[in-house]
Amino acid sequence: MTSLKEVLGQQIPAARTRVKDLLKQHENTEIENVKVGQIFGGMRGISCLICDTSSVPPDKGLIIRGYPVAELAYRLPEEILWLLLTGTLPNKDQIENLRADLARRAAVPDYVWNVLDAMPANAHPMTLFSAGVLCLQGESVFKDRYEKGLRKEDFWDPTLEDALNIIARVPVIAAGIYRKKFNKGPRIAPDASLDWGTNYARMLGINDPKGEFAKLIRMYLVLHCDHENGNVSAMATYTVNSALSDLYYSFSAGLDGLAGPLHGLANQECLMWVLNLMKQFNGAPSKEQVANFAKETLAAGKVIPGYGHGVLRVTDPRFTCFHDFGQKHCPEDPVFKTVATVFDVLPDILKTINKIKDPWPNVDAASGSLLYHYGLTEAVYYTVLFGVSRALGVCSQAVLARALAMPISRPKSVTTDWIEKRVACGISGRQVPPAP
Ligand code: NMX
Ligand code: MLT
Repeated sequence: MTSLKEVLGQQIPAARTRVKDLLKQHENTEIENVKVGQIFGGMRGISCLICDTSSVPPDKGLIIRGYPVAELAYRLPEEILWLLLTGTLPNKDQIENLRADLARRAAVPDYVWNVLDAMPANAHPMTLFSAGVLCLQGESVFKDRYEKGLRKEDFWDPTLEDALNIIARVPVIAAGIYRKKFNKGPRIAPDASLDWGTNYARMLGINDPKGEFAKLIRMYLVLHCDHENGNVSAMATYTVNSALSDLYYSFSAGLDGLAGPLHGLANQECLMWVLNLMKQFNGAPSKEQVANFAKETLAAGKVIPGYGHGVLRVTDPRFTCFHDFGQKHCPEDPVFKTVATVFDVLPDILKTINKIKDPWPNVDAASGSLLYHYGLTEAVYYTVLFGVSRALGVCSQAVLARALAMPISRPKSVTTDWIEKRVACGISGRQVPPAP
């Protein structure tokens, strides 16, 4: 079978049976206790979501369907999309089928450009990106078929259609935003003979005589594709989609979450922090200068972007892939060298601050220096690249969630009053009050 839809159609019945059997036997089996600190602490560490596309063990980092991400870094994003959805890597015919399918779906209607052209000059590229995706919502196949009457077991099929249409179009929208926002000249039309990542690199219009920039972009698109579904962009997409809002609404919401400085915007912030550091010391700084600059940032009560993580407790393997790429292709670039010096110095400083649980670099710490090296110097654009890649993961997650008929997300909340009473009962042995 060469078509993604056929392969999924064959797999889904078994996936449904698996969950049905699990629930039949274990619906009331307890697997987790919740602490007060977790309720007030961003739900950190509570296992309460299902995500089969990827997992993030704190001591290993991203694993996609059983493959450590470093083993996948130089594969095509199309291969990763297939892997995310089906759990296996595609063969040559399947890759070509998916590549050609995405190429056929890539046309972006003019009204999207008209909307983006009407946005104010100070609109952030992520605002333009989220708006560009949202204004396509009227094209949702899911919405259309749902309105006509769609059975629950068929929800996944039009969700896959929306997913593929969105994934096909986001590089075109994203590249158009880059060309417009930074006055790079007219948009460059997609080339239907190229793969998804190479096409995106080409549409950005960066001079790339050796093809190294395209190689970096393909790797970038693989490394950022998925990271379980508890991260802000994935959870936002998942939650909105659980209301059966179609994927255009859902992914646009996910992008809005990605635009926060504690999440995807950190790649922009990180490069800016590194450039400011270099400005202060007129070029690549010494270890001592990096240490002093970092301490000043911390003393000012700011976070150091690109370091720390909600789940990871080791150097992010995605950072290592970027770092290795830089060591190989541009070891003498002053911005990359500065990023490498920061990596040498910063973890030891962060380790001295007790409250910081993860002193290691995350995915955002090195990527900007490489983009900068190849001439993509506009840091405010970097999160858009992250968003293009993240479409692969969150759209795959939505297709699988609809295939398993996951219900609307609706956890219970409690009041501070109730928590005070509840903990008092624990101490006194009084009867636990019902949740509010
Ligand atoms: N620089 C300074 N302070 C930090 C850092 C850092 N890089 N990382 C954590 N802290 C602080 C954090 O602000 C918190 O302080 P307070 O209690 O005063 O509010 C304290 O350390 C405990 O935080 P953690 O439990 O270690 O981290 P948490 O899980 O709450 O947050 C991040 C995780 C990623 C939001 C946090 O590490 C951070 O803000 N990092 C810098 C921003 C960044 O790189 N974000 C990108 C993450 C990856 N991505 O792309 O999404
Ligand atoms: C991500 O890739 O989404 C980030 O590393 C953030 C996270 O996992 O929480």
